Amino acid sequence: MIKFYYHPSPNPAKIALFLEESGLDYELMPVDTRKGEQFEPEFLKINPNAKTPAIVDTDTGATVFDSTAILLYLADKTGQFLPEDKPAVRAEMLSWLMLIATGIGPYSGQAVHFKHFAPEKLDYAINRYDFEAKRHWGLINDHLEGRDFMVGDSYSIVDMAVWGWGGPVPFVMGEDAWSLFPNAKRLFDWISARPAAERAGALKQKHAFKTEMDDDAKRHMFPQNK
Ligand SMILES: N[C@@H](CCC(=O)N[C@@H](CS)C(=O)NCC(=O)O)C(=O)O
Repeated sequence: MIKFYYHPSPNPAKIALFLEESGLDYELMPVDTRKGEQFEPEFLKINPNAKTPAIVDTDTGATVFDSTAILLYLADKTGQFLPEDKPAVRAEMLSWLMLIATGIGPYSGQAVHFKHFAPEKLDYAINRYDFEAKRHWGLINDHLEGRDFMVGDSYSIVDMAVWGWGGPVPFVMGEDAWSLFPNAKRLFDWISARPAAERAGALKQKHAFKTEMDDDAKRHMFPQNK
C-alpha cells in the first residue's frame, strides 16, 4: 500500500493522477502546507525538503520524495505508463521529465510568487519568470505539434507530469495563456476528461485544507521573510 503525502497543488497532482490511473491501493496523508505541516519532524523524516508530494511504499519500505522520482518509482513498480522499453525512448522520456521538473515547475512557481504573492511588485522579476514559464511551455507545445503524447505513441508519466502543471496555467501566465499553447491544451483537456483525472482532482475535497493565503500561511510558505 502507498501512503501518499498530499496537498492540492501541481506537483502532488501528478502523483494523484498516477495513483488513480494505475489503481494502486493508497492512503491519503494530507499535509496542509498553509498551516506549516510540511515542517513537522515526522514529515521531514519522509521529505527533508519539506514539500509535497512524497510517498511511503509499505510493500517495499521505500520512501520517495519529489514528484518526478515518485512517478519513475511507481511506473517501475507497476510497469504501467512507461513508453517503449528501448534506450532511445527511455532517454527521451528522462529528458522531457527533467525539463518539466527543472523548467516548467520552478519557473511557474516563481512566476506565481512574484505576480501574486511577493510583498512588492517587481517588474523585472515578474517579466523574467513570466518569460521563462512561457518559454518552457512553448517547448512542450512545439514538441506536441502533430503528436498525441509527449513520448512515443502512448500515454505515459511524461504526460502526467505535464498535466500536473496544466491546471494553474491561467494563474501562472494570465487568463488567456492557454491560447498560446494549443497543442499542450489539447493534451491537458484529453487527460482532464479521463475519469482518473476527475478522481485525482476530487481528492482536495477529502480534507479541509486551508485555502486562505493569509500572513500565517505566507510565513510557512515563504520562510525567508520570517
Ligand atoms: N521538486 C519538487 C517540488 C515540490 C513542491 O514545490 N511542492 C509544493 C506544492 S506544488 C509544496 O509542497 N510547497 C510547500 C512549500 O513550499 O512550503 C517536486 O517536484 O515534487
